[in-house]
Amino acid sequence: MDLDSQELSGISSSSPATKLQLYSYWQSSCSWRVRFALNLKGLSYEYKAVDLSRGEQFSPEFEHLNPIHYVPALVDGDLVLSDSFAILLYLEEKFPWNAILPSDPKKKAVNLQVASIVSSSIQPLQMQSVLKYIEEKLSPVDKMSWAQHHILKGFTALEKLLKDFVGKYATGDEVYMADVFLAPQINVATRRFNVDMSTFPTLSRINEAYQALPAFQSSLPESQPDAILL
Ligand SMILES: N[C@@H](CCC(=O)N[C@@H](CS)C(=O)NCC(=O)O)C(=O)O
Repeated sequence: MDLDSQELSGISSSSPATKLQLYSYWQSSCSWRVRFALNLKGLSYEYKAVDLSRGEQFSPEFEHLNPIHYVPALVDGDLVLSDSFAILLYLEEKFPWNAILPSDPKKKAVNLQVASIVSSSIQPLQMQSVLKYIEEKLSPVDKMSWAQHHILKGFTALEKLLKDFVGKYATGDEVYMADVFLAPQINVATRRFNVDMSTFPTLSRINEAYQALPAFQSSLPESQPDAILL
């Protein structure tokens, strides 16, 4: 594990009593969600790089933090939390400003639904270890079409679901948890899996809006200390 860590600060940085540490990989969409949320809340944190391309998630040091060997993991004092969904709910409770969940029960439920679709029904099917398995058992072409199939299926559902709620962002004119999950997922779909977004006008439009947000810009993979830019 790369123990060279770096201080990263959000847009209007705030200082919790203990410094938050985020174990992250620049290209991980799950880590990206947490980086985006930390930035939205203006929380500064220490970036701890875990190089998934070199298998650092299997190191004994990281296994101690997350026995299932996935990033992200967040350390807040003596609390170690893994799984981006749990991390985001924790951040929302502990640092309630710039809320990522709306108070309106219906809007809140839709945000949780979108987050769950991305984190349960799309991302796990396109994750590194699953694609590696498919590539080994079948072929690189099958790997790509597998990922595209599951992303398209999820996006088709999300495009329909959001129609009744969408504004400038997924569920209105404020950035909420649905956006925190959607922004990295849409960007990974287009950048890594060449997904054609032309049949998803709503997702495409909100994705345009994300690009202008400073909190999103500083969460981009290429803005991270462990980014490898060719
Ligand atoms: N449900 C977990 C999933 C975490 C996850 O899948 N992380 C990926 C990166 S986005 C990972 O660490 N993959 C390593 C691997 O596949 O070996 C979360 O939301 O944090």
